[in-house]
Amino acid sequence: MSKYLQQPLTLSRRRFLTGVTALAAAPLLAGLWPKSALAQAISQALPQFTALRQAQKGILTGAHWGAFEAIVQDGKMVGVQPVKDDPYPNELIAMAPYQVHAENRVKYPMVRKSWLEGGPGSRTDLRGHDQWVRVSWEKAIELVCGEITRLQKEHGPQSIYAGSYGWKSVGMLHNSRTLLQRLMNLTGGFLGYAGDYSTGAAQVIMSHVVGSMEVYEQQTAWPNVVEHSQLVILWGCNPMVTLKNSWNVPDHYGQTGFAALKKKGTRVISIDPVHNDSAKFVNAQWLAPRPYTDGAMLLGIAHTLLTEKLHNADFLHTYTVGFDKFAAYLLGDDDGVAKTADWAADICGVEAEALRQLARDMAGNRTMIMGGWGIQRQHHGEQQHWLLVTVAAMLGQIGLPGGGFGFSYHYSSGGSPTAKGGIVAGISAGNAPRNSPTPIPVARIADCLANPGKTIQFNGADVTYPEVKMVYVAGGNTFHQHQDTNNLIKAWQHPDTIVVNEPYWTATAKYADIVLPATTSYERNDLEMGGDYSQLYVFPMHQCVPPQHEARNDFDIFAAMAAKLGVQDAFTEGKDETQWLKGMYDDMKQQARNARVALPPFDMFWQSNNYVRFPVPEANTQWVRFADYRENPLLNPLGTPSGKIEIYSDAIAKMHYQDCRGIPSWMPPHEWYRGPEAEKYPLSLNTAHPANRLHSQLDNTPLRLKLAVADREAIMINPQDAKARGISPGDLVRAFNDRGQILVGALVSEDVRPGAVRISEGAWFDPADPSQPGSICKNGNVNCLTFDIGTSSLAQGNCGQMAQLEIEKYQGEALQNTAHAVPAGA
Ligand code: PGD
Repeated sequence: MSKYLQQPLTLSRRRFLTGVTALAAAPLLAGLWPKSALAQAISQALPQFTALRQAQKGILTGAHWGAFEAIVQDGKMVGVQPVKDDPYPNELIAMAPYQVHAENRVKYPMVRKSWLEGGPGSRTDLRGHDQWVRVSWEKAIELVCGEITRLQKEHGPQSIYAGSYGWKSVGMLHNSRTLLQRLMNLTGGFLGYAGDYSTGAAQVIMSHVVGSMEVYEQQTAWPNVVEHSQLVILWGCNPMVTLKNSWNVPDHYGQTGFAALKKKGTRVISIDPVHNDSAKFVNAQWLAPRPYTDGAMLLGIAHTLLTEKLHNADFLHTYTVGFDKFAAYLLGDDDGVAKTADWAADICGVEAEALRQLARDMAGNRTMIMGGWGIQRQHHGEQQHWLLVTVAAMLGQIGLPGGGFGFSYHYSSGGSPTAKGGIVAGISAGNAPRNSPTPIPVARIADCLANPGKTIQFNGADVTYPEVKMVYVAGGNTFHQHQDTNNLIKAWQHPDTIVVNEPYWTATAKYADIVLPATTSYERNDLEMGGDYSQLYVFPMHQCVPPQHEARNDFDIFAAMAAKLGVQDAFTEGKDETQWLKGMYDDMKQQARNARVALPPFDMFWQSNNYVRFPVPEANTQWVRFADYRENPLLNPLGTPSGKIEIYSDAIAKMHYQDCRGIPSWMPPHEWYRGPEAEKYPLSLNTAHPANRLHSQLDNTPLRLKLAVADREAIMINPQDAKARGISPGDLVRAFNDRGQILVGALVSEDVRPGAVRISEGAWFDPADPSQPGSICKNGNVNCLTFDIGTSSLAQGNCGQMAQLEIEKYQGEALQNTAHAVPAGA
């Protein structure tokens, strides 16, 4: 047996011995039976459990960016190897050793000095620049539990915001967000959130228009798209980048779909202010609208379809409601403005003839519109997705092979055909107590903290903010995810207490009162599904290295709090890590068995260091979204009030919102190139998801340097805009507006249209002087520039994809980037 094969057993022994039953026997079993032989024996006996890995060199685990084997030497992770089954492994997995052994790990429980000395609410203005004091775990647990008890008693569950939005790590047991909510539900309840930062606007509007959130639904299967689509429109998405990651462990099937389109030579058009990697990969034609004008562009296309009689009147009649009202709007019957291609071209900057030709091409071919989500992370973002569905309905191809629209081809490999087997259900948050407060829209958190008692409108209801006294974050990075960072800093001073469970000293941790060191997923055992939409794999996530420093698993942290608060048995259900995993596996195995897929017993599965790949039924490779609705709309109605696609929504019309009417329409956004702000701030910001990390995760690894310019987040600037400001490639640039300022590095490129600049989201916030409001961020956190208002009264999504700004060559002394440094005393 090679040295590598022995590693997992040696490293895990301590934990195996503390566990009971299954895993306790593991070292012995492996010692007697080489793993490859074990896997072979299993695969012979159980055809679905194939020995999939080429060389079993390391410890099998997984992350949001792929499944891999960790190579461990002398207790340290030193390398990785992607699993053989991954068709598109990426460089993010190679960062795992740097994650585990990062210098900016939170090593011990830490408490902000003023809070420790003065108690809750003390000198909240010092958050982010106070001193830190190390405390024991016992003390830390006592402090947090004391605060939970005080607040529940004196102010009720609405005073504790424990929604804790964030991407955490993969793993169905060690799910930090759910574990936090499980504890809070057992101890009196908490204030949670509705929606998410990804699809805040789209998920609400789509529920009214097609009767489901749509953005997270399975898409027409890729093989069907490759076979039938003649024209693919990438509308505001960059799948070859965003498909690197997924919510579970990715199957990376989507990339194979795009590769197949490329091989076949299918025509693709990319509509994006940036000539992105995916457009280049599939040799797409590039149409570059001005930022935030896609709604107008879609109206120009719709007008052309209508006036050139290219629309499918039969489809509209049978499957939709309200087209007559929309047609009247298109023609300008109600406002005197016909939304012609010329009208649209004037706004969006794409030539009118190109818009007319696009409409004709879409109508003349089997067309699949793949819509991204950035276009709805904008003021009035609801309109874009509503209009995309409306144009697709006018084309009349919804429910046909290779036709219609799909809003998840760029995310987690939507369209990866669904397998047949079982699903691992994670640990649950449990039942919320009856008096649990009404959740707030997730992106309104800063508004809520700063304005207790304020009432906002939200999807037909009124939501009144409670007074939040405690914020608990576990698995999220609020100081990255939220818009208008400097406004957040002010709002963040309101609560008495902020607790953060984190592996790293992120800005969110630095701005907390109590920071509890959490393990990374590589320091614990877990299970995760592979393929969000395909549900193709079950991956064991074996512990690779022991918990680093004094880090603890979130499960253990919350279990300790549960013990202190008298709810330990309810929290743990009397089970340890091994027993939880075995229970989850056994439930999944039973489902698989019902689907006639045999799996090995848990012990054998776990010990084999292998993973399950479920079979994919042939029929699923040709699955077409909305085909059942198209075939029989009476028997298979949509979940809308009319049962049809609602181009006019009576429900929305009756809400009487000024910023979201009963039909999709064009409304100028809060800030844009024609607004008054553009005189001072002429450039329009695009804040795409980064290519080299997941949101803010991995910003503290060497991969950052691959795309950083001048050691900062890059800003992509068109040569015309750079020249006009005397900016050369590689220069340090100050990007600014009235809300904030950041240091970025100039990437001068024709890949971005003039007037637009791109700065990816996710660079950790690093103010030059944290005691000064609006101090320049030295690492380039783009949310210092974005604004914090809801997309509309309907969805209250975030507007993180937009802002007007100006840039200048930075003339000051080069400031040291300290985004990934450990705060003094920690
Ligand atoms: P992540 O960087 O994934 O970002 O915001 P989100 O907060 O999800 O942060 C997750 C944090 O969890 C990291 O700090 C990580 O270290 C920590 N973590 C990981 N594993 C564990 C664990 O096991 N336990 C604990 N306790 N912590 C853990 C993302 C959000 O940003 C999203 S989803 C979107 S779509 C938005 N995108 C944009 C955008 O495009 N543009 C702008 N301007 N702003 C955005 N914000 C939003």
